[in-house]
Amino acid sequence: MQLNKLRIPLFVIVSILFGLKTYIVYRFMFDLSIENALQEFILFFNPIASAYLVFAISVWLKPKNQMKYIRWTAFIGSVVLYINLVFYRNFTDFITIPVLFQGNNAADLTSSILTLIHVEDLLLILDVVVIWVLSKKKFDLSVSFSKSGKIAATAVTFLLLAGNVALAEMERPMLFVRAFDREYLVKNIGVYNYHVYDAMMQTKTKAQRVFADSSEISEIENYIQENADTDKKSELFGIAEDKNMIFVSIESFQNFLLDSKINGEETTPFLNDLKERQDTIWFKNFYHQTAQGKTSDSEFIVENSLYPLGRGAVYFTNAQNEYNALPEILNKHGYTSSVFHANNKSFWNRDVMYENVGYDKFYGEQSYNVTEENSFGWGLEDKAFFSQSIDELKQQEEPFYSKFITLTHHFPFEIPEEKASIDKYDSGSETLNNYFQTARYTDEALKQFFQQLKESGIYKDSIIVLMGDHYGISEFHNNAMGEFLNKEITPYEHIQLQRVPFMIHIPGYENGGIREEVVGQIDVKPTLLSLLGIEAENDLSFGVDMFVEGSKKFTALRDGSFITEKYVYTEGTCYDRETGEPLESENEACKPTKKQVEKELSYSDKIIYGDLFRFYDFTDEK
Ligand code: GP9
Ligand code: MN
Repeated sequence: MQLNKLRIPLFVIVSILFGLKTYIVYRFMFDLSIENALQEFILFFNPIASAYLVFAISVWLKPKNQMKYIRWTAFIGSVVLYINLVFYRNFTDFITIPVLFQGNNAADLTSSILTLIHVEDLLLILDVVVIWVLSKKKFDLSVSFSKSGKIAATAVTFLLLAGNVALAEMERPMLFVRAFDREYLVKNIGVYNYHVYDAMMQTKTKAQRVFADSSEISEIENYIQENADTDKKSELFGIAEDKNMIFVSIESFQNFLLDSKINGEETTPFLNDLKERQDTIWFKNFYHQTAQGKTSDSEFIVENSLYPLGRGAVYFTNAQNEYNALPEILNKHGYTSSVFHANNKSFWNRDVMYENVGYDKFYGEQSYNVTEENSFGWGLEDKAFFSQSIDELKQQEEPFYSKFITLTHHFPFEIPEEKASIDKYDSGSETLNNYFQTARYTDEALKQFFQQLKESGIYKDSIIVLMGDHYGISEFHNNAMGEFLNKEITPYEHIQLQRVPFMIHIPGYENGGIREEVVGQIDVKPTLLSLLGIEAENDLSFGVDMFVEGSKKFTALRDGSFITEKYVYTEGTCYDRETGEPLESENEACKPTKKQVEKELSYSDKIIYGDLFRFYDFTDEK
């Protein structure tokens, strides 16, 4: 037998066969988007590397056991792959451990199982049959390496693994820390390593939860009560009672875009006009407070009035926690709630988190008609997104709370020339140069959305809240930013650049205007509840109603920086908020707040890591 003469060890043949099979399944049976040659290469490389990782373990076993190990591993590996494929066909997502225990998912799957199994799936078993045959004694493809041979075979495992991780890190920096999207993880490290990663995340989260105890929540409750002006109600309490609330999260939108001009053209004519109107209240000192979870962090803060985590995205790490989120509270008060966002439903684990926090409906990518003509950048363009959403919005039972998340104005802010209506900026940063064109596009999309809301009759019974989710221009572009703003981007300026739009538009209202208070995303939940006339007395939140005068002591960012009425504190320095001058001698001024900020951030972390809300009764009258 030829093979026998060559004596290629079975674990090598199997790694190639099984790896290739997995690649073919990734490439042609899953619907993974491949955007460039590097991604294509990683997709090809990672299944072979992970197959080798598992099959090379066999060199440490006795020849007879090697065959058994290889056979059964190939079989089980194929089953895992196949279950993921069937699950993916139904949910466009990969299995996570918590999802396995979600009854409704399993039920969904069994009801549609026949439509999820295809004839070509038989191909998945082909390599297993070949491997099964080759593992027979007569081919004698087992190895009995010396100790150094075994070590060498194992060393190759680590080389391949390191190569895979390095390529993945190149393709998607901080992939593991940001725990981006399951699709990204699978594309970069493969479905098997992804499961290992998922299991590790799960263990860590579970351990922190296990060691938490109920006394911790009482301490936090006391802290919140001591620091809140719970009795005070704002003048605007109930102004939007029974109205629909339309919340628009505007991608990567920073305040410096407002009133900016490129070659004499306003970047955001619609928002510029809106923020000055009497039916709009604009908080010009509103800060985003997001960390690595970006958009999902902004959603988390708004929904829960808790801080995001310093590492990773809560939407991934603690999606199964007990929360008392905005949609849940609104649902209890007769609202229907929905989210419109034309991206893959599993991005940021939204499908799981949204269900947990009580959204009734999530319109993801599949609810939209996405064509080549109506999409660029990250997907469906904002104008088409709003146009296509209107019909569904009309179907919502009133009163409703609907969140829209835009997508076009996302890094790298590229737009086809014919769709851009202003010039690019001209600086050393391509990112900043592009930033204005997509911002203008989104400004136009918002204008069109307002128009469509009016035409559909929804407008008059609604209030519309616009909020920037997080920064779009990172510190990396400080030189170009400095040029644009005509000032040096000091740490103080960097903090000031974290201001994003926050506008509350109330049709028919006449007392609007510009508000100077220093506020942040953490204050959105109590503010919106108050506008809707809902008293969530037992809610535990770190935010305040923005309209209750004097209630806000500080706005803390996730890295411990903070802004008060008088000071901006960051990187160990206290600055005068008005002048931006560092207060060397007066550094003491920031100290008490610094302590409180640290305490508050750690309390928020404790709630999340310990899943402490499971010990708290939000419904009880206290
Ligand atoms: C993806 C969109 C962008 O669905 O919300 O996410 P980001 O990269 O900004 O966090
Ligand atoms: Mn975003």
